[in-house]
Amino acid sequence: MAFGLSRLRGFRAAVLAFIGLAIMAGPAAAGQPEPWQMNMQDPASPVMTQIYDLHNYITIIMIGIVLLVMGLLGYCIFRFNAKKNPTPSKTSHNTLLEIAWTAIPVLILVAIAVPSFRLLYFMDRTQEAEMTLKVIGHQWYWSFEYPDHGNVALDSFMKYPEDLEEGEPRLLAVDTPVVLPEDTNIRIITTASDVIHSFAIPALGLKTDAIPGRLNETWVRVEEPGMYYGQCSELCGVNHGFMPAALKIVPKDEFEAWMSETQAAQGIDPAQTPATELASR
Ligand SMILES: [Cu+2]
Repeated sequence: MAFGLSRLRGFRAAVLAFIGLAIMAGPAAAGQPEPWQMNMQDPASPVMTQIYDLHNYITIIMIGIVLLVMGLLGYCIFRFNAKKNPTPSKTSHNTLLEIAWTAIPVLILVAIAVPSFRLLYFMDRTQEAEMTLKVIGHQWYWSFEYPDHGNVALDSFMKYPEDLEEGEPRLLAVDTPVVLPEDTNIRIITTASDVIHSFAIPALGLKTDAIPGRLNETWVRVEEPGMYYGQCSELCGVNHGFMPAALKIVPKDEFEAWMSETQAAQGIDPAQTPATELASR
């Protein structure tokens, strides 16, 4: 008995310690995972903000259902066990109850489905894209193209641990991050050159398959400049775990400066677009 009690106390202490750690851990940093993170990364785009809200909303509904079912189960176990209730009721139908336990779950599902579909369509594509980024998955790195800026192109490889600079996360930092302007609706087109990859940046709510011979579309708008990290999220071969994506979000003027520099370095005429290039051919 004494052994049982002390084990119970140990379990209770462990639960309290876990809850304490969860509270101390607080909200996670934006842009990358952190040790003892207890929830999703801080949302940094309108899509991720809404995903986060929907997640919290469904979690609350779920907690309500769990408490109700546990309560009913506990009540039945204590109130209607063989000792307390030796002659059980023979009731087998209750029309009102049966209608209620059919209709209420349907209403709960509708209450989840409506905001869920609204969010799916919101995520699907942006109404007014201000620029386009093309993302191409390769075994095992990402490359990026800016079709609105004369097809500037970048290859982005994971940095090896020995090349990391101060503060750069292991297995997430890349040699050439893709640079994008803040406060801009960016259309993202994904595809792949070999097998299926998936372009995913958790803090921005991005996760879109990159499929050879096919273009998928998604979009992003980032309000806060900074580094945002993600990883390929489709098992794509032996180095699948080593093809991170890093997005560097900078103020608009800084983006323009970076873009002219990169265009000059790649010998690209800034006026050239896919349309003008096609016309010149
Ligand atoms: Cu991949």
